[in-house]
Amino acid sequence: MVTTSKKIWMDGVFVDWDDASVHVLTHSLHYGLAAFEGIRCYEGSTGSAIFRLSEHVDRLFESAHITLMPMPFSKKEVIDAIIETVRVNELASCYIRPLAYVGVGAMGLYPGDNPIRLSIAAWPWGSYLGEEALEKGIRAKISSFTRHHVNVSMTRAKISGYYVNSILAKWEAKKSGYEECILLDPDGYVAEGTGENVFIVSKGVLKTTPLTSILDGITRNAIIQLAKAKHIPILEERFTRDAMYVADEIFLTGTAAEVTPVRELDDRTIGAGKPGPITQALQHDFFRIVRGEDPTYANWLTPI
Ligand code: PPE
Repeated sequence: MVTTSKKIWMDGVFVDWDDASVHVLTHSLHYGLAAFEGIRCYEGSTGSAIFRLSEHVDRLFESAHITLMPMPFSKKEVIDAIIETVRVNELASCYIRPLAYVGVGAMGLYPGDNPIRLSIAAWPWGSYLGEEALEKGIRAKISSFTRHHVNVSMTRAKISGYYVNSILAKWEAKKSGYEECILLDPDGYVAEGTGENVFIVSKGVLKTTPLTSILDGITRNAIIQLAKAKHIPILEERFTRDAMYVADEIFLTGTAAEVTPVRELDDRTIGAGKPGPITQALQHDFFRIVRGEDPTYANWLTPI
């Protein structure tokens, strides 16, 4: 169950959590066209701060642009509303979920003049894949589902409907006894997790999938920058599932999943079966940054 908070921002006003409802003929509910973001606010030694807020808002606007949804608010208004949502809910750390969706109007596949509505919710959300996941790593499988083809779903956009594919894949993985799965792209190369990007370490080189059929993850981008700063060689190139089996380390990145090591894939132990040194070093750097302990990356944080 989601941990509730007090207020949800809807189209410019705060409403009580329990009253944040929409009409059942809301277009997005029927056809899945809605753009969303997942953002985290962390409590640090000097207070709370939102991680890479402007990048998330930029991506929300890009998602809306790609899918022809005219945003009813400016970027500045959305940024201010997100900060205000965290403040009014008095949350020291939380997950923030802006959602731009197509409201009531025409039904059918030409939403033409339907209003675009925007909501922003924030609630406490702990570790995404379980308490031990961050520390010990998870068991994952390769999904029987394929990730989106570039000309079926434009994955630069973070669109609600795309997540039916993720839900089915996640369901299969959980029912098979795994914590998460990794989906391959239509050509058979590794794409991403249901809600995470994928990294592997092979012989000291960090690799992540190129931006074709995956979401342009903001955590992925942060990890690439941190690896460069640490002089860890990093390549954005395609790799196969067997390259993952023989990798020394695997980890997943995402706002919800943060930096989660993978200790086993398809029942093959990865490396030593525990988080490897590069994963641990990058995870350590990541958590220092989000908690405001590394002044080099202070510009990634928006204080509350
Ligand atoms: N790929 C997918 C498919 C994805 O959904 C996410 C985020 C990422 C990669 C990583 O992106 P970023 O958060 O910018 O590093 N998934 C969001 C939704 C998870 C959910 O269960 O809901 C998230 O992590 O917030």
